[in-house]
Parts: sequence; C-alpha cells; structure tokens
Amino acid sequence: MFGKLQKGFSRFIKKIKIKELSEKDLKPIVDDLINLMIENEIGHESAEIIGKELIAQLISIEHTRFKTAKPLVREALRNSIAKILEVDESRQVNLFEMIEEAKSEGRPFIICILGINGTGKTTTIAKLTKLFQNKNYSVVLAAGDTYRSGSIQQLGKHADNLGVRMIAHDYGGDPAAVAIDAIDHAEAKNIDIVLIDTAGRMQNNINLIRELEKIIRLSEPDLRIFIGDSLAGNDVIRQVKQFDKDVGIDGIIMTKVDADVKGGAVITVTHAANRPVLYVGNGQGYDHLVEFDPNLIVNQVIPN
Ligand SMILES: Nc1nc2c(ncn2[C@@H]2O[C@H](COP(=O)(O)OP(=O)(O)OP(=O)(O)O)[C@@H](O)[C@H]2O)c(=O)[nH]1
Ligand SMILES: [Mg+2]
Repeated sequence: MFGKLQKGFSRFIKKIKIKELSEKDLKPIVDDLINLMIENEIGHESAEIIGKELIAQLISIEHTRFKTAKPLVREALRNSIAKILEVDESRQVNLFEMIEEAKSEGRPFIICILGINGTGKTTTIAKLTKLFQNKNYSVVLAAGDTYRSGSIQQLGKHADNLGVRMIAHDYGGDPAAVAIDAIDHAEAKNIDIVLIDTAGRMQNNINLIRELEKIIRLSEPDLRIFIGDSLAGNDVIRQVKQFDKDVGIDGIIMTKVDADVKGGAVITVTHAANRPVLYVGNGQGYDHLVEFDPNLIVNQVIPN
C-alpha cells in the first residue's frame, strides 16, 4: 500500500532545496505532487488542500538557516497529510465509550452497516463480531439483506463460525422487521450489540435507499457505519457523500486496503466525508480489521 505515493513524496522531499522556498519556485514542484496524489486516488479537493498547506508551511521557514531542507520538508509534508486525516471534534466517534454508555442504560447498542454492493459489509460484520467478542461483548446479527440471493446463508455461516445468533426472515422480506426482531431478541436476552447487515445498493437506487431509510428510522441505530472499498478509489467520496445525504452516516470502515496499491481513498475519505474512519479491513480473515490510526498512515506514507 502507498507504494507510489511513498516514492513520490520521497522524491519531493529530495527535490526541494532551501533556496527554492519561495512560493513562485515551489508552485510547479507542488503542482507535480498534487498530480501524483490525484493519480493515486486522493480526491482533488484534499490534494489541493495538502498542496496549499505544504506551501504555507514551506515558505514560513524561508528565512531560517539550515544546512539541508530535507527534515523540514518531510515535517511539513507529514503535517499537511496529518491535517487532512483529522475530523472535526464534534464528529469523533468513541465506539467503546458509546457501547459502555448503552450498556449502563441497560439497552443493546445498535450498529447498522451500509454501503454499495460488494464492498465488504457482511465480511466486516463478521470481523466486528470477533472484535466485540474479544472484548467480552455479546452480539446478535440481523440478516437485513433480504435482497441478494445467498446473503442470508453467507451471514449465517459467519454466525455459526463465531458462535452467535443470527435473526433472519425469508428473502424478499422486510429488512426493517428483521432489524426490529434482532433488537427485541437482544433486549430479551441481554445481548450487548446488534449488528444489522443490509443489502448493497448503489447510491442512486431510490427504492433501495428508501428501504434503508426505513431500516434506520425503525431501528434507530446508535451508529450508521459506511463500508467503503478502498479499491474504488476516490469514487468512495461520491458514495459516502450521497449516503450521508440520504440516510446519514456516523463513521466509516475502509476495506481491502491489503489489495490497494494506491491508498489514496483511505487518505482522502475522512476529509471528504467529514466522518471518522474507525477501522480498516486488511484481509479476508476475521482478524483482518485494524483500528484506523492517522499517525500510522502518516508514518507509512512518509517514513521518518
Ligand atoms: N482482500 C480483502 N477482501 C475483502 C476484505 N473485506 C471483504 N473482502 C472480500 O470482498 C468480497 C465481498 O465481501 P462481502 O462481505 O460479501 O461484501 P458485501 O458488501 O456484503 O457485498 P453485498 O452483500 O453483495 O453487497 C468477499 O470476497 C470478501 O472476502 C478485505 O479487507 N480485504
Ligand atoms: Mg453482504
């Protein structure tokens, strides 16, 4: 991951000399860098912001006397990337604090998983189940994808593997009713967390979006988590904005970063959506879910 970005950033760091630290001289070099970022799926807007921030930081060190610009340029670049990975304070999500709060109120914590087709929603539900079990929370799954054939069996297999209950109706049934049944089950059995699977839907499929609205209206999830496929590149920006507009999202999980050689989508999505990335999926196994850490990303893209 980040192979090309990493190389490009490191070229940039080598290219800049102290005498070039004026805006005029920097501009073409930074423009090249912006293009490199866009080629690697960082959104236009994010790339421009990183470029602007970079210039601002670099020209502010114009008059200081240093033997080599390298550490300063590297630091400026790291700061600029770090900034784009930040989310507004009011949007931050502390998952386990929220779960504990629900628990102290004696109610299950409800998570609705949504996104377009094939991004990894169902797989991520299994991974989250494992994560929650590792922290000693009990989980029930709601088979809210009553649309795609095989979807209920797919989730049921994960439920069996992980030893959790899945609540399901028939294909073609009302997914909102499935979600409500799962919540009732959690309440009756004192289960901590309900994970609701939903059918993959394109952000422009009105019928399926209406169905999702209904699931959310009736189940009142504590968290609506959008699953973005990092291989979709910055098309994820369009998806996430549309889903947020239609049904609202609180957080993001980016999947398949293990197969993504560009990496830009993961860098750009926080800023584009102004929603935090909570985890990233880095493989098909149940343990292939890692907490999203902006510092780790910065260290990977621009090694010290
Ligand atoms: N390499 C890799 N593959 C993943 C990851 N997450 C999911 N997948 C794979 O992506 C494919 C689709 O995953 P699903 O979980 O079925 O996706 P979905 O969003 O539920 O799909 P629909 O229900 O059809 O919309 C599967 O083959 C998964 O194994 C990941 O982090 N890395
Ligand atoms: Mg699915």
